[in-house]
Amino acid sequence: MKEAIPSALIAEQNEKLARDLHKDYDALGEKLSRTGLDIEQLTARAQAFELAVPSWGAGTGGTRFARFPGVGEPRNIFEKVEDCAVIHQLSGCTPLISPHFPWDQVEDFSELKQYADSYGMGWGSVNSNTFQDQPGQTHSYKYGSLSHTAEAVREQAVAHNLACIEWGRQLDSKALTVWVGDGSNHPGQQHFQRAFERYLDSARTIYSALPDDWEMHIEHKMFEPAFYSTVIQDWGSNILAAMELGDKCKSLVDLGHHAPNVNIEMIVSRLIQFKKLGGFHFNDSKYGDDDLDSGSLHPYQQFLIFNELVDAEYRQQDGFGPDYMLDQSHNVTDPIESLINSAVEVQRSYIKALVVDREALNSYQENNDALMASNTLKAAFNIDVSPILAMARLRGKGAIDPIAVYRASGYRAETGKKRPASGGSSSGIV
Ligand code: PSV
Ligand code: MN
Ligand code: MN
Repeated sequence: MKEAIPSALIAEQNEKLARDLHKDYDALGEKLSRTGLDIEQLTARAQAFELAVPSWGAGTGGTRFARFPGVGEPRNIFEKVEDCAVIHQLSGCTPLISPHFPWDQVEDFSELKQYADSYGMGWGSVNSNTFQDQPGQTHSYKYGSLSHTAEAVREQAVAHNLACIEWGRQLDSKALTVWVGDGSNHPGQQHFQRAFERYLDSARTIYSALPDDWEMHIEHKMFEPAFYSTVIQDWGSNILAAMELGDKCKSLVDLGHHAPNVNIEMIVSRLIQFKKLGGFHFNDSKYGDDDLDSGSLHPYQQFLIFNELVDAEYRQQDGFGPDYMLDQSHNVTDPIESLINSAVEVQRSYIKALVVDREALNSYQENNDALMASNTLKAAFNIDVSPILAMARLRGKGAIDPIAVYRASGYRAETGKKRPASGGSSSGIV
């Protein structure tokens, strides 16, 4: 197996921190055992936790105003694989890459798959892109794609999604994620019902091409680039479309795609209840789709979402098994560092949610003891599970302190030499 970061360096750096980690781990284990929790079981769950990294997240994102490229950004999907392998090696919890086509240009998929295999990396959901025009494209998506008024445009958008399925099949991916920017910018511009009908017609053709063991994930978003209405505006339109299309079509929740203060954890609960939760795009935001690092602003909200997810696991809810993925845009940080941090923050929410005393919570809920129910959640949230996460990484040959090892490795400076700087697009393709 190829090593993105020399394992000897990781071991050497871990050595310095291992003694203190063991002490902290034992102390936390002692504390948790007082409430009947076995730290070893939690560590095993942390080790089993898997998150996909977006291929486009490996480059500096930028906004619609500017992009300030970083040093040594990946210039192609192979270099993105290398960066994703660094993230996984150090964090131990991101073994999957989620590609975005045609941002990721691939000539030979078996070569790409072999390359990722050589780093021990697999492939998550495949993302289609019909929200931009590509050079040489016959029809423009200016007025929409899957829901466009013109049949020829819809056919072109459907054909691209079918191609994505085929490419994903070659990578052994198991899901297609569809987000469209379709919608309108002016009241009256679009007939809401007809646009939704056209979207559903196109989506049906895509759905019928899914391999048996695949799922189709539809992502809702309330605005941008359509600022008045979007065709898949919210989880309501999303679940309606998913129900209309069939069992293999599920909704994907991107945390940044809701109005501020929306109760996302309740949306998650509803989707779980109706077997329609396909997956997540984790990120954080202050205003809307800011694509900030996961857990950087609202760690409690992220914890409450995981509280619903762990509750579904605990109740062994039928049809439950969402895909977890990051979807962020890094403007001022090294994307590798942001993705490592974010992966750890998402994993942290998961482990904290596992600490919740579910029997006590249930009893407080049944007895309408609002204060104690809330305190039960807060008690779990307030526990610092860092030693569990660090121990999971240590046992998985990752880094106790991933950012410190990454910085000590000089990886970014090396890529700066190997990958000369160039201009850039917002997709992280330079
Ligand atoms: C749209 O805002 C989105 O969240 C979708 O997931 C896209 O595929 C992704 O961002 C691209 O940046
Ligand atoms: Mn997204
Ligand atoms: Mn988004």
